[in-house]
Amino acid sequence: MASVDRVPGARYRARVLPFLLALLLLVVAPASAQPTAMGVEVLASYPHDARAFTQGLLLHDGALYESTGLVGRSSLRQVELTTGKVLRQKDLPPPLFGEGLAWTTDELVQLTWQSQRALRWDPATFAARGEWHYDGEGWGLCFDGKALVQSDGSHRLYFRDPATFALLRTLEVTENGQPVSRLNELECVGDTIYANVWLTDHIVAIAALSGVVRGAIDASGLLTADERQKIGSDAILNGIAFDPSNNTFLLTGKLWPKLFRVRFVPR
Ligand SMILES: [Ca+2]
Repeated sequence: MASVDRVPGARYRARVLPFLLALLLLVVAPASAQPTAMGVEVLASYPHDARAFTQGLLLHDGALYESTGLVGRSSLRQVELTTGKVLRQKDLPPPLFGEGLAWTTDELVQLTWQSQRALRWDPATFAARGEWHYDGEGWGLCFDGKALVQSDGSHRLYFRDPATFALLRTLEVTENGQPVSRLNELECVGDTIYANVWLTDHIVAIAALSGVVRGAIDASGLLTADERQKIGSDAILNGIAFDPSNNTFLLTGKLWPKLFRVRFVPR
């Protein structure tokens, strides 16, 4: 059953103005400045498959897609947002461990953690379209309209040709001049790349050209202490999807029983 959406009905300005303000703060901050401290405002929560070890999350034309990990439990899924029901699922055979997921111009691309295989899927049928090889580990993935952006758990992001997966450029991510390591799940929004930082409830908003962190988002407190305790140490935030229809973000995590619709707000 769908949970209650607390977004007020037709209050367009109330929804959009905080987003624009947050965006403005990100854009005007000089390179040397500290990132803007931000928090999350929860607008709604929805059920999420608590067996899904979420590694990638994206929304395309209102449809939610998810990549899950763990060997033997990895999959590509289309999920009904408001119910968490899995509408379609393609399982990845061992030893594959699903990771980041992105929608390029006409296909879904899914990373694998240590198998060095980027799997290409037909979005309409989930039929395999082949794959690319890459060196190193696969963590997060997003598509910025021109290039695929990949993380590997370091402080670097790798921009790749969506037609060949060839490496185009590498970007070093810094906050206050220091490298930000453990970049994980990604979401490309305009010229900003959002990344959640592995093992934390921290999301960084990265300027895609410079690699400078403009916004530091504290997303802690989405799950209750009880919910976290039930899941254990794997209960980390790992899933960011942008909804361009109302400028909100969808957040979830590994084995989380809920998925949240939030807005990033200055604090
Ligand atoms: Ca994402």
